[in-house]
Amino acid sequence: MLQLIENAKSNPLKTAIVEEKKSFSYQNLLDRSEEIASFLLNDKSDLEEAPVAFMVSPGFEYVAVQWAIWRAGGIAVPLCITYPLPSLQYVIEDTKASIILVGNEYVETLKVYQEDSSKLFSSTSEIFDQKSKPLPEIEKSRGAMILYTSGTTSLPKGVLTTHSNIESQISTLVNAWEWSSEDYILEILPLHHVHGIINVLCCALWSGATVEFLNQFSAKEVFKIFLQGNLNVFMAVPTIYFKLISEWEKLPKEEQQKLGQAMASFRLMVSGSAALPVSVMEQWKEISGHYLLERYGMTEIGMAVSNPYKGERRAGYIGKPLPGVKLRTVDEDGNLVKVGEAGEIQIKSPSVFKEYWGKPEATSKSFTQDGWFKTGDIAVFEDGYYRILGRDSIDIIKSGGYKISALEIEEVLRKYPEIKDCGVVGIPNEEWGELVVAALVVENEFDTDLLNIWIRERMPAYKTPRKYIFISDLPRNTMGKVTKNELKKLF
Ligand code: MCA
Ligand code: AMP
Repeated sequence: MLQLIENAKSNPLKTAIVEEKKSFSYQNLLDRSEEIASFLLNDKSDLEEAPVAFMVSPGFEYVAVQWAIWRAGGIAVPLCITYPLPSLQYVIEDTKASIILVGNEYVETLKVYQEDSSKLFSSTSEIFDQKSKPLPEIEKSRGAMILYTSGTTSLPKGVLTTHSNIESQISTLVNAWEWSSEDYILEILPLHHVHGIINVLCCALWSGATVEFLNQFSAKEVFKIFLQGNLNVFMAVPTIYFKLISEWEKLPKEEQQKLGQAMASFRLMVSGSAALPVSVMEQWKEISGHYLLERYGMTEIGMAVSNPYKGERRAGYIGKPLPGVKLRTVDEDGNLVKVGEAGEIQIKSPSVFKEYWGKPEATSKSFTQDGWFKTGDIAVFEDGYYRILGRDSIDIIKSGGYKISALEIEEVLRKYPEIKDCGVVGIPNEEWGELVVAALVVENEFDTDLLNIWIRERMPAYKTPRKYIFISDLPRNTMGKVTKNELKKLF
């Protein structure tokens, strides 16, 4: 029994989704997801954990497809709608998804799969008047979702979570942040990551609340929706709060006041996915009256640490472990560190993922022998709260809330004919957290505009370097390894 689906049945007429002024009830979601599930099953009685890749715009149809995959017994593999083809192909090939569902607007992008007889490829608009089929019983220990995350390897890894992991990730937050069916939240985050999928979408729908979708983030549009007065919960990454503050500063006094009044009726505003600068937290308090609730999580573990819903929200700190989460901080030898000392965060909880898809070695390397997941994040415990100090790997960059692997970008850049060598690093930036920048070793005259066009066809905008410098050689240590800290100084 999938709890999310059962909960929906208890309040069928309530509005679940608002999208471009159209409203959809929980019953609409149940009906549409059943129709799509019946289509997916075809002549089978259960998809038996087959990965189903889907590229659908945020909104009612996205949720219906996600629920349909779960109800038919498949594993949901959401594709990022702004990825260029090679990034999409990587996910489809890596999961070996044999079923691909797309919104009509993405048929053209993925047309290479249309003629592939080994795959079932369909536009969701072709799924209608489907005869209902009995849907299988789903054991919670079965795989539910694969999300791709960048790490210390050059290629992203698929993180497999089970239904039981997902239910634990959702119910932990629903309880800690006191979600209810009275809530109304805006969804502006991408729907191929935990923040948008679990914290916003699934928590809201689990609780019988309403989710309004805004397809493309724009500070102006977000404020317009704030002013309509329906929202009472908002969640975003620090970059979004930064952009909202910049927009607010441009507004006339009168509009600022109206917005202030609209925001006063919110019950909760959350920031996460990257460190929230204290300055952003303070400015946001000034304009909205709210202390942002900062929390810490990861694709592999869901949310693990949070400032309290009721109680002190401390700027610069991620808070305390959420109920059900066991957390320890250890030194390089795996020994527990003392209060006030820096150590790696390690986690045990029912929310922790099952495995990296098809990568047993990477999975076992990411856990200690006694089952603690090694996050790679370094933190210190001070006066009852944890504070993040950084990461153990310089090759992981956080920009706009996205986790980006420097090695992955280097690998792509090295394929460019005129680039002999390169080094990618993240440099601090107020708006984006970090900016991706690259040092290039080239032989001849070099046109970065041409490189930018080439690179955009191979990776999403948020991963592309924002600045290039040209050097004759990369700084290296005596072992010949590029010294990234030295490289950073060059920017
Ligand atoms: C986009 N641009 C950037 C970046 N991204 N520039 C510098 N650094 C970047 N990282 C540029 C684009 O190239 C473009 O410029 C311009 O900004 C607008 O691009 P667009 O894609 O439209 O950007 P946006 O819509 O303004 O995006 C900003 C954003 C977005 C809304 C903050 O980055 C975003 O949705 N971030 C959230 C990511 C997220 O959900 N992460 C959660 C994963 P030009 O036109 O010149 O090319 S972490 C997670 O799930 C864990 C579990 C957790 O803890 O939450
Ligand atoms: P992802 O793999 O995209 O799920 O990103 C997870 C990573 O985001 C974590 O390992 C942290 O490095 C970072 N992160 C998430 N929340 C916070 C936060 N509140 N403060 C600092 N870093 C964060």
